Amino acid sequence: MRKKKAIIFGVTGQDGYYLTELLLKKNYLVHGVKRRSSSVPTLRINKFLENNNFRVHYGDLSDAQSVDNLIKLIKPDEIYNLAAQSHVGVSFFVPEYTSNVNALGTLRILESIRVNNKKIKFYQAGTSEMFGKTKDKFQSEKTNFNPQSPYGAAKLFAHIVTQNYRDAYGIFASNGILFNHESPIRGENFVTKKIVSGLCKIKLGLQKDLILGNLYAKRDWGHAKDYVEAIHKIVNYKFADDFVISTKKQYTIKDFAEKVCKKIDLKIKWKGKGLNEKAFDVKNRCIIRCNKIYFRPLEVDHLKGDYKKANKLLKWKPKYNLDSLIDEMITEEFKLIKK
Ligand code: NAP
Ligand code: G4F
Repeated sequence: MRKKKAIIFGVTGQDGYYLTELLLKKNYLVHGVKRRSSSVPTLRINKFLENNNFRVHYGDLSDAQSVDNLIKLIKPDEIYNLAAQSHVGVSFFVPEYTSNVNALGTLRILESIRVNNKKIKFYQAGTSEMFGKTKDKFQSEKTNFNPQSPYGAAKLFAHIVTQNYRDAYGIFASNGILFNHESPIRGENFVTKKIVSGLCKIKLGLQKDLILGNLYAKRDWGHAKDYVEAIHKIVNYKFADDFVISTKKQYTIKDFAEKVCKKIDLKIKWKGKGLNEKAFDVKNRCIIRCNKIYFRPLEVDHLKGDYKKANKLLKWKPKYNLDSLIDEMITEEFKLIKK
């Protein structure tokens, strides 16, 4: 039987790694797209380079011709758009660039699909950041969008234009609305990885302290490995549609840090309030403190997703919970430090 061909834009990222692993297991021919500037993150995909079913191509979502050339050359069955300037805080500093890649980049892929082959199935990596400031206790596919950052706004454009191409041209174009998902290979400047990495190094005496921003934002954190399974199910569902993928649980950044401390046996005591809130160890050394440079001009205070639709139609539910996710992140972090 002919192998299915998939293009992954954003193959060097966290989700690109886990999705490549999953699709290769499912006997796909995987074509990953990386940028000229992808260097350190490329390490993530090094383990696939000798696999005959894996190819890497240069391309960039800010370059329409490169996107179109790849789609013409590879003739894929499925396209996964995981590529993005994915840091919310950074999007306030580079809003135009973020919009070019995250919003127009998606449009560039869709236009190429429309012109070259409307049968190609398309997945758009949407985000809970599109809900932004919301009063809904749980966010679902029915919740109104109200993004609070250039990142969220650009992703909302991509979400809507994906629906437009589905409705206007009959393209199988689906949106995932994924809540935060993490793993041992999460980018260093996202809060979970920063906390695990910082506290493990503090535990080993390799770092003095950990400096964070807002400790009271609430997030719904899952494991990337679970979430790429959902992504594949979305693309292989009988209809193109939009799906929330989440865990239905919510914790603050402070809860996350406390859990990590407990698991690595780092006893802490919090003192102070606001920007002066600090955590001290048993020797009264300050090991966690806050700095306003890590606060954003606008914050998304709380996110908690209801994945009922994905559970019912895709038969998907998360296998990891926050404890098993943190356990794996800690174990891998200590291995990495020892290396
Ligand atoms: P990530 O680790 O930051 O990976 C982003 C990927 O996009 C990297 O491979 C990066 O390549 C690539 N990229 C950036 N700019 C590009 C451009 N101009 N052209 C082509 N590729 C470009 O993000 P992730 O956590 O895997 O997330 C995957 C996708 O899901 C992103 O679109 C993100 O916005 C979205 N999302 C993530 C979460 C989450 O919690 N992880 C939740 C909801 C939605 P380089 O290696 O060259 O930088
Ligand atoms: O880990 P974060 O940077 O993730 P954020 O902003 O929620 O975005 C992630 O999840 C989205 C899905 O909801 C994705 F679409 C997006 O691509 C990305 O993967 O920050 C989480 C929270 C924020 O409230 C932030 O203000 O942690 C707070 N925070 C506190 N101290 C910090 C820090 N965030 C970062 N990055 N660094 C800190 O020192």
